[in-house]
Amino acid sequence: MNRRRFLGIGAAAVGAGALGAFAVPAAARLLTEGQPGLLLSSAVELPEAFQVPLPLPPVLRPVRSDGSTDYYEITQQVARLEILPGLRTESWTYGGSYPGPTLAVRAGRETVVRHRNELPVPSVVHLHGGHTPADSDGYPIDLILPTASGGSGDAKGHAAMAGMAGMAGRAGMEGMEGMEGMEHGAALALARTTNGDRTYTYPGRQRAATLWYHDHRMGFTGPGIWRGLSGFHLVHDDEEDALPLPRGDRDLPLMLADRAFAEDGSLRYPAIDPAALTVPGVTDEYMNGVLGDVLLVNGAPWPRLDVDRARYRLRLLNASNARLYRLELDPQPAGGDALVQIGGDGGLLEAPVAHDAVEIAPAERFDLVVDFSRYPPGTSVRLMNRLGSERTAEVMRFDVSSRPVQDDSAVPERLAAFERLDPAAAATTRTFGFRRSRNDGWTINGRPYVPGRALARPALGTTEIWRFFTDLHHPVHLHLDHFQVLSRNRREPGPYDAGWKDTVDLRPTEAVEVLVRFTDYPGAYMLHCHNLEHEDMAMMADFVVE
Ligand SMILES: [Cu+2]
Repeated sequence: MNRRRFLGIGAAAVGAGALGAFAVPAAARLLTEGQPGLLLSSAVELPEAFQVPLPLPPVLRPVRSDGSTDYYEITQQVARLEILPGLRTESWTYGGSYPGPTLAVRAGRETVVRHRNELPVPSVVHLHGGHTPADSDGYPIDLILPTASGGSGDAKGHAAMAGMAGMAGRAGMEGMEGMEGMEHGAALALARTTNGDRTYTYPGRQRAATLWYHDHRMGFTGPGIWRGLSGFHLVHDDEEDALPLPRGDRDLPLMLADRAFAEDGSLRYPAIDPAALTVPGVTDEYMNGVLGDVLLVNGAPWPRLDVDRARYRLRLLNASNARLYRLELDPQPAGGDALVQIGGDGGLLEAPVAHDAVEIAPAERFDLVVDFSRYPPGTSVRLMNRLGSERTAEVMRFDVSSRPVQDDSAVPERLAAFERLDPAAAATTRTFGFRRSRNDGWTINGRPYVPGRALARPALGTTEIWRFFTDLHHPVHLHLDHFQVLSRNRREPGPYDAGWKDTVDLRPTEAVEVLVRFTDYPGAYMLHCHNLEHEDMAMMADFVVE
């Protein structure tokens, strides 16, 4: 039996044979690139930059609300979207749009989202940055199987389950391996699948922050997000509302993503299994990540936006599979410090931090205020990506209007109450190595992902120091609780490490220590690399809060 197929949804690795055969040239290529991943070029003529107006994702209305809870419904469906002008791109969407609809919720209120899956594949929804009980967190084998209308009859459902069966088979046939086999069997028992739909409950016990929701299906998160399964989930609270920050039309969620398109407008992606059903991962040359040559903001290629001479709040999210950006405005305003960071992954910072440029890794969010009144009327200000080249060096453009406007907004010197976690209170220190293994693909502590195999069992209510170190470039993401960066390479945290975070970017050979307190919800959660090709090729681990 073909070993890759046999592993199925287990995604335990792309096969050992493939890695062995390509180990030397692939390793050389991985190490020489400043940016992880390999560029996949489009086969269409790319549109000129700054022609399309910046779209804003629709804001979803609850289907009903009561005293404590807002109820939402989203149908996951195939849609033919006009992403490149004049072409149609078959996409997998939340509710028919890319990005999916924005959920705008209040802290302290419960949010219940019923997802119906009419896609041709199973799906899993993870609220990234959500402080969520384990059964609603989107554990990667908690599949929503497609409705009958999603696949062609129930054949798709059966195909989807083939991977699960493969895991069971592996447990049976390779039982001689001992623990490994047992763990696969245990994994099957863990899977909480549903048919057609699933209801996720988010208690809302967290502060205002820019979160996002996205597909998290084991082995297939890369193709799922690439095809369109991501959207914003904004949490608002009273503390933030009391601040004079830009709001309304001047508070803009901006989802950055890179893609590549085929001649007919369809998305290109170097999947081993183009149906995204049985064999996870990408072809060997792309195993360090897939980069596209088209930069999208909120689903539009290199868009433009007319802005007033006023402050704007830009909620930047890097929703790319693997691409890292260094964002900078061109021209810079006189005096620099154009990008005033007010928040990160986990909400407002204690105090603003001014940057000339910010580096944003996959899944990270930077909440920035830009004051366009610092530019003369009529200035065209480009948002540049200094890690890109040619077309990927530009992201979007802001055209500063000349009409006189009022701007009552301000960035206060103190933004929010901020509790600093105390390293002396840490119950223990754990170390996690993010490395490529010759035999097992991408691993954490030498182990490819197996559901049900916990690499850590922190106690509920305790604080721990988690130390991450890397071979190559890996953005490391923790579910359940936000963390604080304690050190980077045994020194002070870096310029982009401020505040509460859920994703921390590690460069080749770096080591980062974070402080995390495990709160409110026991159960199995994920620790993983958010380079989606790494993630799909097994760079994930469970941790179980007890
Ligand atoms: Cu990685």
